[in-house]
Amino acid sequence: PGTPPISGPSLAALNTLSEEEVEFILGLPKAELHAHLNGCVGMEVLFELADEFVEGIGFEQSSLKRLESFSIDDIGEFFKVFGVIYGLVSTREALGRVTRGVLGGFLGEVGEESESESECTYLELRTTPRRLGSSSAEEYLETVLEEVERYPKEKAGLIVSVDRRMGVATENESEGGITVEEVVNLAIELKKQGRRVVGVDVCGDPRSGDMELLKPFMGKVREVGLGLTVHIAEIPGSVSGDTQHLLSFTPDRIGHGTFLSEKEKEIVLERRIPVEVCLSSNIICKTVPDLASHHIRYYLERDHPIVLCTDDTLPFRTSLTAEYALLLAKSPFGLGLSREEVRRVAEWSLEVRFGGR
Ligand code: 6MZ
Repeated sequence: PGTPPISGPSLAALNTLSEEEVEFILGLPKAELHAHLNGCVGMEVLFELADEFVEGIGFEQSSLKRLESFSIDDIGEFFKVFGVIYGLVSTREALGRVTRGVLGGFLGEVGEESESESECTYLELRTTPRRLGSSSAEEYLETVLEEVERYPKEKAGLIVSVDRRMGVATENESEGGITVEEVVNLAIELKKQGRRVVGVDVCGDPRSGDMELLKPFMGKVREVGLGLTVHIAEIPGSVSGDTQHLLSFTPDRIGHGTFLSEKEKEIVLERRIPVEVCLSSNIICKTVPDLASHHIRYYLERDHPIVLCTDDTLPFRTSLTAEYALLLAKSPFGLGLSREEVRRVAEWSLEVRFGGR
């Protein structure tokens, strides 16, 4: 229901598979652990919202059309996508609606989830709280949690994202913007109340922010037993010291890790930190030239846990099934892994989840 049309590298891989191979992928119990809510919204619901809002905010359908045929020259360009989406997902009602669609797209409708047809058997959806009109960051998370909690805990959990562009401490924030401190405190408070928050993420434009300043907050996250995952080394030569700071938070998982140095990769291997891998995302953002040179190979060769994820199904025109097709399809369309190897990847995804046990 919420799944956008697939195209690009993952569709090419999917098209080489037999029906039986697709069924094999669909039948594997697996978790999606790195999916950004607003990056996984279906086009249909965006068009519906645009129709409803057109008069109110003078929203241009043409900017939505551009979203459909979106091409990305570099990762910086990519973050502009969200301006259009945020313009439309701008009320609590709209947020609730898109969240329901995204959950349904990955898991199937509540109560009707079919193990052999849904994209995954467990979903850790992540999102960055925003102010919607006059509503607060807390109300944003409440709205999303209400939808997540319609599913049993064995099926769905929420990771609360901190954006690197946020101000850090609330007392220094004069414009009333949402801060890292506020988001982390909210995540902790909601967990204490028994709500379905399973972890915290650090995401956003990798060219921004000073990661050193985040350290005390991330320490608090770990103290209360929330999982911690960080987007790391997404671009070459990222802000100096950035990667070391992020590693010093001792994250439970890392996202991307495309440009980790040899030394940093050794730390990841030694501490056995699972790597969330988003193949189409990296290829489309051109941080990795092609599948053959993707760092997934480095970890697979070392039997190091990786989790295959979609990142943002809308701009990357993919689905979890199609990402798994990239593993199973033969070169040059895929990595040509054996079924046993693909099954192992699926098992890892369930082993390294933060919640749902
Ligand atoms: C870093 C990313 C991302 O939180 O509004 N986001 N951050 N790297 C990526 N991959 C290339 N893809 C998405 O979802 C959208 C937000 O997630 C982050 C960005 O901050 C984006 O604004 P939510 O639900």
